[in-house]
Amino acid sequence: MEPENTASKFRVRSSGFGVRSRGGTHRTPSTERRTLNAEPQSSPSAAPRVIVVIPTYNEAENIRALVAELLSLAVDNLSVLIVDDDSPDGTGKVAEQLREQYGERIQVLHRTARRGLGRAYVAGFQQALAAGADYIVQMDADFSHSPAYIPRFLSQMAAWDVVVGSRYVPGGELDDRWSWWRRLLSWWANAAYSRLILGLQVKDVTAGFKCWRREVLQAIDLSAIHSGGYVFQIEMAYLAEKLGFRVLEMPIYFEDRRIGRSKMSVPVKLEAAWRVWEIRWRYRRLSPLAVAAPGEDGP
Ligand SMILES: Nc1nc2c(ncn2[C@@H]2O[C@H](COP(=O)(O)OP(=O)(O)OP(=O)(O)O)[C@@H](O)[C@H]2O)c(=O)[nH]1
Ligand SMILES: [Mg+2]
Repeated sequence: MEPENTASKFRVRSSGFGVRSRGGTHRTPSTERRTLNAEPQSSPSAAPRVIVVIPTYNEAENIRALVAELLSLAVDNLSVLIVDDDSPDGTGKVAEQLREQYGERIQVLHRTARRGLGRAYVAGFQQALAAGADYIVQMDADFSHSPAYIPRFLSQMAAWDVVVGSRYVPGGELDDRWSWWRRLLSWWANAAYSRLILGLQVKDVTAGFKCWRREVLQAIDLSAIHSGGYVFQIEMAYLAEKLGFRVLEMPIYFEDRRIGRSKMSVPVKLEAAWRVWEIRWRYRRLSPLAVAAPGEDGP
């Protein structure tokens, strides 16, 4: 872990840390609670800097419309970082055209080969932090995650460290077209398997639509994240909870991808299944950060 630059931003409280879902707040009474100063890192007068990180692999047909929707949101100081793994369908070229069209509101990180969603996010988060983002949103490129939720997520960031767009809290929903079998598999992967093994309180463990406060990503040692594929989402959810950050789940309607093909494959699912155990073992000694700034008490 690298708690760099975090000490002065944390306050330790004795009221227990909680993972709140819309259905209520779960607390761990004897554990210290970590809260972060709400002030963004950009200058006090400026709106917080929001960077939306989107990993892409063969999303040429989606990315243009998605970027247009994102940039038309009523959110000041929002920009988009596309992390493309040299997509054969030319997504990288479309991303470059978007950069020319929209200027500095679009950044593009071109990677030379397909190395999985997790690696793309690590590189994207690192670049977003280096660019001074106060809040980092992560989302898929295929419209499963509606940009319309982003202002709602951001409205909660003064009080929470991570907001999760959740399919599994009251009000959250899966696409009507999902078969009962697909629903069952998703429920099993989330509610049963991963949550039980890792003892997580968050209900949508594999959620890929999240908003992070920059200090959370700084507290997590991103360079040590091993997950290549989708298990990245589980690893990050686990680290945020284990470190004692305040996680809010907000319900979303999860729509099936509109255009293009899923990159979910059997090897990716198998990686997730075994890596859940590896995550549990690897972080077994990790405990909530307890870095109190001298002379500070709770808010
Ligand atoms: N850069 C990069 N992006 C990836 C990679 N694999 C997947 N993605 C992107 O990650 C996001 C999620 O991938 P999807 O194929 O939609 O997977 P999913 O949403 O879990 O599965 P579906 O529900 O079937 O769509 C999309 O924006 C993909 O383009 C990868 O190896 N590299
Ligand atoms: Mg998808």
